[in-house]
This record gives sequence, structure tokens and C-alpha cells, in this order.
Amino acid sequence: MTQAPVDVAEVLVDLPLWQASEGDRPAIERRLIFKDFNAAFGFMTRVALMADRMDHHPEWSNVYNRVEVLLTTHDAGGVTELDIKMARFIDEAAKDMGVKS
Ligand code: H2B
Repeated sequence: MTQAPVDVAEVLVDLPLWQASEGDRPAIERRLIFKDFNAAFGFMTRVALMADRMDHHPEWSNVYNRVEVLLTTHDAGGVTELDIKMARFIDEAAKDMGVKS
């Protein structure tokens, strides 16, 4: 099912740890810093399992204790409720893994 894109600025009101992507597509981003690689990868594992359950996958990268995440819905060409749900899950998982910032 294709989701309807929502307004990025409105989405960000309820997601204070996220920002609008500067790229060419509507997307939201968060940069996270963990204690070490183990915590960062533990976080990524949790998110990966949820992403597969949702069939909604982040664009992300990892260097040691840093993870950069970009969320957008490719099928819709913008940010949708799926991205909001994923962003909330990411914020919770990060907290559980003791995210530093
Ligand atoms: N992830 C994201 N972020 N956006 C999508 O549009 C998307 C996805 N589509 N994961 C899914 C997979 C689609 O490609 C498959 C075929 O269902």
C-alpha cells in the first residue's frame, strides 16, 4: 500500500531529535553517538529487525560509535507515516542502548 507523503516541517514538530535532510528528496535525518561500536551495532540490529517486519528500511551508515540515519518512503517520494513510526522506534531503541547524543 502506498502511503501519502506528509509535510516534513510538521513531522519534525513531534520529533525534536530529527532534522530535515538537505538532500534532493524530502527526508528526515538523525545522527546518533553511542558509547562504542558494540552499542551502535546493537542499536542497528534492533532497528534492522523492525525494518524487516515493517518492510520499511532506513538509509544509514555507521562508523565505530556513530550512526547516521535517513528516513524517506521511496515508493511515495516523501516522508510518510511509516517514517514517523520508524523514527519513534529508533528514538526508543537508541535510548535503550544508552545513546549519548
Ligand atoms: N523502504 C523505504 N524506506 N521506502 C520504501 O518505499 C520501501 C522500503 N519499499 N522498503 C519497500 C521496501 C519495497 O521496495 C518492497 C518491494 O516492498
